[in-house]
Amino acid sequence: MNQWDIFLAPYKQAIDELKMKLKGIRKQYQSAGISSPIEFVTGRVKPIPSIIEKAGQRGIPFDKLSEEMYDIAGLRVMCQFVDDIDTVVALLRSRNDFEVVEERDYIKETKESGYRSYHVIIRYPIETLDGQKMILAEIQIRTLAMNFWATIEHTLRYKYDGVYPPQIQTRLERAAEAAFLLDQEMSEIREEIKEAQKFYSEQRSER
Ligand code: 0O2
Repeated sequence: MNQWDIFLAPYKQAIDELKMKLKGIRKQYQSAGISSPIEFVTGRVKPIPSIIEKAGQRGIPFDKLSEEMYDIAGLRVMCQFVDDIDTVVALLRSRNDFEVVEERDYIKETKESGYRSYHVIIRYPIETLDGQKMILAEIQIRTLAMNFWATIEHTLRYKYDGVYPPQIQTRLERAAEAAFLLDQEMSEIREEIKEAQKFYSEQRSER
């Protein structure tokens, strides 16, 4: 194993465990016949070139990475409705298997790019052969509309290295506005949608 493999092993383990735990929350809601605030969960260990690039930009030495780079282990929780995000954040705060160390609300304080999401940074214990190791992980909680916009913008960011041609910039701003309006519209008809989903899942389970 090289130095990176050794360094990243606990992060990989954390992603596997946390993905399972967050998916477990969804299953518990489903078993109770209550609509879940969690639609789906993804997770990744930050690719080594991205770690090196970010560390270089922020002047973080290798031996400080585990303390100063929060998103080496990154999870995303996607929700249907904006209100679900508060429910998920409350669930995370109430857990005993990790500690919330920081929260960043980019929904109330939308980033200049138009990015919206709620970030929760946790300190999570990993059991290893050498004992317990604490690692930091970032959980991004967002609606499907926020995720759609962020995914597209992230791809374009790489293509244009963060400097967009004016036409793309305008379109991204309009798309961010459209995603915001979509979230608002969906919230307005939330109860209708939930009832329809409950009816649909009951019909399916009767078949
Ligand atoms: P990746 O793995 O490519 O997604 P700061 O920049 O100081 O405010 P920091 O430490 O970068 O803070 O953390 P922040 O902004 O809370 O979270 C960083 C991560 O949030 C990013 O990871 C993205 O995943 C997401 N993010 C933040 N801003 C934007 C944005 O404008 N557009 C999109 N699409 N995503 C954003 P990285 O580092 O980009 O890595």
